[in-house]
Amino acid sequence: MPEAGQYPPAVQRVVAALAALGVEPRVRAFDSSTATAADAAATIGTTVERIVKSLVFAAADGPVLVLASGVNRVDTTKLSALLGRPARRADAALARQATGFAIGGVPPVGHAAPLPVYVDRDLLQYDLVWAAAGTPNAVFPITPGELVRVTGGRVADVAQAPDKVAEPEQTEQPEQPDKLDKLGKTEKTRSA
Ligand code: 5CA
Repeated sequence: MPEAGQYPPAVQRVVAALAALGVEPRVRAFDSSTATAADAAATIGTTVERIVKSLVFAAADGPVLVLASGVNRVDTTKLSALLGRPARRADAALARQATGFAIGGVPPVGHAAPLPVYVDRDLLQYDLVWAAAGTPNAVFPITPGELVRVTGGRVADVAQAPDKVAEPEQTEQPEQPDKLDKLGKTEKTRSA
């Protein structure tokens, strides 16, 4: 593992923030990707449940950060109810503006400006979880209790119910356009 000074500036900001919050920064940088929860779990050798997704949402009076277990989708209806105002997923530009980090490396601490944090209660069942450390190939382990403490986060039920997540997509076949397309081609062939 490189010395702290060898980390890219984005990781150094996270290391500094963790140290200032009294957490020993145990950053692990990899050659392979930790950009998504699945990537991170595979690269670290842990389970997706233990990966902390740092997701930015836009609400009327500013962005909020949701720290969600890698297996969960955030239910924006639940989040909006918690906030008392509608929230929607931030796009990549807003996520970067709000946190100072690019998607794939957004950490739970060290942001450009403080923003309210909500912590998925499902994360609390694990002894250790892994969060992004500023870049798409750096992570750090932390106990859920410490994660809540250092982020000043509010523990909440923000996950979509599994039955909703598993809901099958519309599987309707685009038969009509296909048939029309084939007919069109046939007609063209015939008229040629
Ligand atoms: N490094 C890992 C966890 S250690 C990580 O950052 N995971 S993450 O889930 O917090 O960040 C990736 C997430 O960014 C994905 O869930 C994906 O849904 C989201 N994402 C990717 N592209 C965009 C985009 N253009 N706008 C908004 N969200 C995006």
